[in-house]
Amino acid sequence: MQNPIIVTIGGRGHNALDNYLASGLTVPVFHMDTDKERPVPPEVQTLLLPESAVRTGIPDIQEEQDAAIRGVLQNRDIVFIIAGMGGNTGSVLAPYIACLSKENGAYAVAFAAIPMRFEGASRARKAQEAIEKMKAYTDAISVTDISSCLEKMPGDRNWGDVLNEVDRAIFDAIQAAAPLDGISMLKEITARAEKILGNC
Ligand SMILES: Nc1nc2c(ncn2[C@@H]2O[C@H](COP(=O)(O)OP(=O)(O)OP(=O)(O)O)[C@@H](O)[C@H]2O)c(=O)[nH]1
Ligand SMILES: [Mg+2]
Repeated sequence: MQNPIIVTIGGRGHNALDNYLASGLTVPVFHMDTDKERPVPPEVQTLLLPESAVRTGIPDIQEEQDAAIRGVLQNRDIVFIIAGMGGNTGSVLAPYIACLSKENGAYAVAFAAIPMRFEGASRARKAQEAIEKMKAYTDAISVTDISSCLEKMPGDRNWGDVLNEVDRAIFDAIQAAAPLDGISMLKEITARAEKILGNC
């Protein structure tokens, strides 16, 4: 692949962004959020949207901001999307980014976290709907269930430890897959995503 990008979205995306910055990965990153309260380091290309852009479940994005998103995705041949499903921002923007990526003829690969069990049924349902939407637009999707990871991983880990480990596995997968072409890239990502899930 010649021109990959990682798009991190919302609260889950922000956690992944922190781990990305610590990882030394050279694939460029673009962060999108609606949360004004969470600062992003100035060197990270970021788009802050108003909450109204994701409130109804359908993206409602001003023309200028939409043009900025399309500009970032232009000429990419692979787009890696990292987001949590079940809230508003990730559930709405992750499928939108995947859809735009496919429109551009890029591969879209998503790493989607689903809510932890204690977060309740309605959030889980909303997450599932978003995952189904994503499936229509992605070439590969890895769904991470942190509750299940927490139960199955050995040792005395808290959910923050698990998330950090999942992020490390995601960035290793991206590092390994990004230089490959087409089908080999998807095979590598799928194998590594299965390995991530195999631990969970
Ligand atoms: N905040 C956060 N959520 C995570 C993380 N990993 C998994 N999740 C799950 O992701 C789901 C969505 O949460 P967020 O990413 O915070 O939501 P958001 O996309 O920012 O959406 P809104 O804030 O509702 O607009 C939650 O239900 C969490 O269980 C993580 O590292 N941080
Ligand atoms: Mg949020």
